[in-house]
Amino acid sequence: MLATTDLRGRDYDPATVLPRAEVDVAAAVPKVLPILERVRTEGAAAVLDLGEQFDGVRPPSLRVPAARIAEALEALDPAVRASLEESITRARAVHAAQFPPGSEVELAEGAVVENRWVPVNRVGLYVPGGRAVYPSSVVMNVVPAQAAGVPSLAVASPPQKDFGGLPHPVILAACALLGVDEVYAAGGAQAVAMFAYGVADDAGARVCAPVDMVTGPGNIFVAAAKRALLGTIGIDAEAGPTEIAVLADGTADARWVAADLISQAEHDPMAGSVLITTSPELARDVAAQVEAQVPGSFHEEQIRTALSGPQSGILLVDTLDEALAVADAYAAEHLEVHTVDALATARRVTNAGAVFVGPHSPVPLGDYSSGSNHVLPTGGSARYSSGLNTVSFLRLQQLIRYTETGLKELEPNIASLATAEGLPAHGEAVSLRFR
Ligand code: HSO
Ligand code: ZN
Repeated sequence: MLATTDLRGRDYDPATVLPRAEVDVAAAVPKVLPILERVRTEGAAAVLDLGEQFDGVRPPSLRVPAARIAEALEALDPAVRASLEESITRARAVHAAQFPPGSEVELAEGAVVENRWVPVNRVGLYVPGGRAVYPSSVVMNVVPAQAAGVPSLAVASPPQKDFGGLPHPVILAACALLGVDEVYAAGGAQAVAMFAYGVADDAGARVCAPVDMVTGPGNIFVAAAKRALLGTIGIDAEAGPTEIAVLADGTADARWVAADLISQAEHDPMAGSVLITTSPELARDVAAQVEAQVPGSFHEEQIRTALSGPQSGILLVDTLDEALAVADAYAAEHLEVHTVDALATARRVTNAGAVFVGPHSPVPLGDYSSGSNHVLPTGGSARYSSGLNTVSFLRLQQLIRYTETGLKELEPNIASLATAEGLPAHGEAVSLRFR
C-alpha cells in the first residue's frame, strides 16, 4: 500500500515530490459564523442547545461540578493514572526549562530597557471528544500553560452521550491530575465562542469568563471558529492531519520503521506517512513490512487509506544530502532519523516540528511520555513555527526605563527623526521637558 517513487538519477524539485492532504478551513468559516453569533448573544443557553444538537446530549450543566471531576479521577485505571503522572512529571521538567530568562540592557547612563516575560492571563484549552479522545493532549496543552505561569486556565471538551452529557471521564481525570478544576462540557465552534466571548446564564449570572487565548486541536469547525475569532482571542497554530517522515539509510530496522509509519496513520485517513531513504533494500523491506503488519490491526481501514493516499509513500534518493533536502522541503510535523550517526544527521535538519533521533526514539514515545510536546506544526508550517511550548503562553513585554540624563542625551536624535517623519509633536513632547 505504501508506493515507492525512485528518484535516483533523476532531476526533481524537493519541494514538490511530497504532496500533502489539504483541508479547507476557509470554506468552513461561513458555516460557523451563525454559531458564534448565537453564543455571543444568547450565552450559556446557546452552548447547551448546540451541545444537544451536535453532540446528541444536553449537558446537565455547562460547568462540570468539582465532584464529577474527583469521581473521574477515582475511577481512573491505576495503570493509566501512573502513566499519565509520569508523562506529566517529564513534561513539566522539559517545559519549565523552556521559560526564557528576562534581561536588562543598560545602553548608557540612565538608559535601560528591560525584557520581561509575562504569562497570558487567562487561557481556554480545547480538548476534542469525538473520534479522538486524547487525555495525552490535555497534558500537552495544560503543562506549557502552567509552566508559563498562566494564572487562570479552563478546559472545554464535548459532552458525551455515553457519560450523561459530561466530557469523557479520562479527560476529566487528566484535568484532575493536572490541577485543572475549571472544565466545561462544550465542544465544537460553540466551545471556542464560549471562551472568546464568555457566557452568562439566562438570569445573567456569569458561567464562563472570557479568555485571552484558546489553544488545542479540534475538527475543522473548531479550526474555523478559532480562525474567525482570531483578534478577539489569540490562538495556537491550526492543526492539520498528522504527519510522520522517516529519514533512513541501510542501517535502519525495516520492521521498526514500518511500525512507526503505521502508528501515525492510525490517527486519520488523511494522515501522511513518508519514508525518505538512500537504501533500495530498506525501501523494499519497509513496503513488505507494512503489508505484513497492517492486516488485522485495530484501525486497519483507516491505516490502509492513509498509507495508500498520495500524501504517503517511500522516496528513494541517491544521497543523504538529498534525503535531508527533501526532508527540509517537506518540513514534517514529526521527523524520525535512522542513520549511521543519527544525531549528526538530526542536527543538520532545519525544518521539522520535532526530530526523533535514532532507533529508540519513536514518535509514539513523544506522543505520550518523552517529556516533549506532541502539539506540533503540521502542513509544512514547521518552516516558520514551533510546537506548543512554554513561550506560546508568554508575551515579551519591554519596560523602558530612562532617567532625565538618559532622555536628555537622545533629545537631538528624537528631534531630528520626528522632523524627518513630519511629526513635530513627537519631538516637542521630549524637548519641552528640557525647557
Ligand atoms: N501524534 C499525534 C498526537 C497523539 N498521538 C495523541 C497519540 N495521542 C499528533 O502529534
Ligand atoms: Zn500519535
